[in-house]
This record gives sequence, C-alpha cells and structure tokens, in this order.
Amino acid sequence: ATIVLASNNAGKVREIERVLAEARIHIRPQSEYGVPEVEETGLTFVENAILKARHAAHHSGLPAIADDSGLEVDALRGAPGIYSARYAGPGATDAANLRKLLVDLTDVPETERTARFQCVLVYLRHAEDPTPLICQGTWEGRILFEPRGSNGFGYDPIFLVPSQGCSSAELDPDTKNQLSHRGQALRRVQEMFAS
Ligand code: ITT
Repeated sequence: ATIVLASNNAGKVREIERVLAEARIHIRPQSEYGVPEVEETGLTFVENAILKARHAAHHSGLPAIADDSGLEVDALRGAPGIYSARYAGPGATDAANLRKLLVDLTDVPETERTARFQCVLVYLRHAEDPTPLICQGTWEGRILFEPRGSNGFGYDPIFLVPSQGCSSAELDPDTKNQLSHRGQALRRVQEMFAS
C-alpha cells in the first residue's frame, strides 16, 4: 500500500525515500496529491510532525508519514530548534538560515559550538488515527566557522560530524543516512512496521 510523505522539503524526501525503498516501503510525496501547505503551529517537533501527517492523510485519504526536524545549538539555548526552517524569517532559504546562524555564532569559540540535529517521524494510518507511531533520532556535532561540502541540504555544510572529521555535506548520502538523526528515526520506523 502507498504511504504519503507529508513533506515539501526535497532534501528530506530524497533521504527518506532512499532508506524506506530498501525496506520495500513505498512512499509518494504529498505534492502528487495536491496537499496544500499547513501552518506549523506546534511548540514541539512531535506536535508539528503529527499536524503535518494528519493534514496529508486528511487531504490524500491515505496513510501518511511526516518528518519534523531541526538543529539545536547549545550556545543559543537550543535555537533555532523547531524554527530551523524559518530562522532568518518566513520563507527564508537554507543559505540565508545558515548565514544567520554563522553570524549569531561569530564570537563563540570552537569548544562551545556544540549542537545536535533532532528528527521526529510520525506515521498515521488515517487522519483520525488515535495511536500515532512516533520515532525519534538525535545526531550530535558542532557548528563550523565556514560552510564545507555540497551534499545534503539545510545546515549540512556547517554541521561538523566529529567521528568523520568532516561536515555532513561532505558525507555521501548512504553514510549520512547511517549516522543521521533521520536515519536513526527511519530505522526505528522500519522496526515498528516489521513488528
Ligand atoms: P516540511 O515541513 O515540508 O517537511 P521543512 O523544511 O519546513 O519541510 P521542518 O519544519 O521540519 O521542515 O524544518 C527542518 C529544518 O531543519 C530544515 O529546513 C533544515 O534547515 C533543518 N534540517 C533538518 N534536517 C536536516 C538535515 O538532515 N540536514 C540539514 N538541515 C536539516
């Protein structure tokens, strides 16, 4: 059966399709079902993911999976967090968000630039599903001083992956999925589907 992927972020869609295709879980982006934009009014990743999955299930009549994710920077007390996609303002580009973050951290030394990506995935069997499946993943790293690499999306060029000694935009897609917040959450979704 088809599952609708409640995301308009091409970077996310690529990563999620790659992992779930290997598990023979078939997903189609919500753009194919004419699902309109929804305002992310939640105060947590979980709330926003449920809101997006419910909206996509409602408009498509199909089961839906949503990803709400973001970057928490310790020196900014967890910002941009759930506001990561609009850090530089409504409709901001990835490049503008990334630039604002580098500017905000100008005077923060290397040892204090710790950060993590968070990902929450929510699966709903239908729009009124009272028992959503919720899976999470976290990826620890540090914010670089300059962008590096051109793979991935969003904040990847400034996210140092300490175990690899490079930015997450310098990882190939399979390696990123093996390590990332999203990869971890996706493997938990697969386990729950399988059980
Ligand atoms: P959808 O809601 O349509 O899925 P979005 O981009 O608005 O797309 P979010 O509200 O969840 O999604 O925002 C997540 C932001 O966090 C995203 O725009 C990136 O800037 C950042 N982000 C999340 N995962 C990332 C990753 O793996 N690499 C780099 N940046 C990431």
